[in-house]
Amino acid sequence: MQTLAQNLTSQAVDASLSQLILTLADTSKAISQAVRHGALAGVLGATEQENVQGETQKKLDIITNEMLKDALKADGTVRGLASEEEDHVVEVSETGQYLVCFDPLDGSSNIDINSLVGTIFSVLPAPTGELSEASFLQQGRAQLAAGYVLYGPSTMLALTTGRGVQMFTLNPETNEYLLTQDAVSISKDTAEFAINMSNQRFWEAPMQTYIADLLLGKIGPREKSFNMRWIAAMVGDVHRVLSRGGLFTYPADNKDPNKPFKLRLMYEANPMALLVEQAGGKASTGYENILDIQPEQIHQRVAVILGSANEVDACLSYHGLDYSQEPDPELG
Ligand code: AFP
Repeated sequence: MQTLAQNLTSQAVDASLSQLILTLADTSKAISQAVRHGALAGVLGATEQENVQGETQKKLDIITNEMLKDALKADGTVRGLASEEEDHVVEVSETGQYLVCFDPLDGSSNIDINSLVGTIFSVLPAPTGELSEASFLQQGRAQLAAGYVLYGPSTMLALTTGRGVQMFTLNPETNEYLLTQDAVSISKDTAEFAINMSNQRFWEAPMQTYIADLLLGKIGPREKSFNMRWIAAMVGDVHRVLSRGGLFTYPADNKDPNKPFKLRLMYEANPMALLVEQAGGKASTGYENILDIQPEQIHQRVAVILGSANEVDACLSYHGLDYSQEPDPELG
């Protein structure tokens, strides 16, 4: 089995990008250790602090954020970074080629119940000139690499550098990531969806009707039964979609009119959308492809509908968009 470093070489990934990916992977090994020790390392529980999102920070949110910041500052290839846990972008060096956006511990509300959590990262090219928040506001299609680490029964790294999606599993004996899937492919159809049903009364009408039709099963317009899952950690739900297909959505809702969306574009939706598209799936807000969004703010939030291509199309048809007739790219 190839190690991560061997796979990056065999994929002819640029040497400096490979170095950055290996730095992120090495840091995830240390995060995995901290997560696995849980209460024994005194890393559970919340702090008195709130992040820019207005969320109470867990101890591990802060610990993992510092671990990633320290590693990226020492890497030498990074110009700047943006984190869910940082109010503003952070300048790292004047010469680095890359910008890194990350959610150091996605699903941190799962930490204290020993459920799935992960790290999500997105690598963008660093533009020339002064670094500011505007330097980061690039469309998702500009990403040079994207991935996540899922701290589950096994620690797994999902990665794309634009050459499809590869999955690596951390060998606990050698502490090496080994290639366990070299060409992840999402099934076009599915009978499984993931959504937080408790928000149902707050969704827009198209999503209410779409989900209601899924729940009608064989007697409804879909004429088949669907299963539902909800992990409350995007990394876990997206990993399931990459592993066995499915539709994951966190749609717009009017529960808090000041915050109609939940998931963050730069370090949740964009990296996950690139992974899903590279694995043959689709990722939309319900009205536009996520990777085409022109970001306006580093912590901006968006609606997300992603997964099996035909099921995303079905959901979009309820939103008045009929992608099923999309011109075949092969025909030019
Ligand atoms: P936390 O990191 O605050 O736990 O949020 C995780 C998340 O951003 C995303 O990973 C989940 O899909 C979503 O929130 C879960 O949201 P609900 O708690 O509303 O189900």
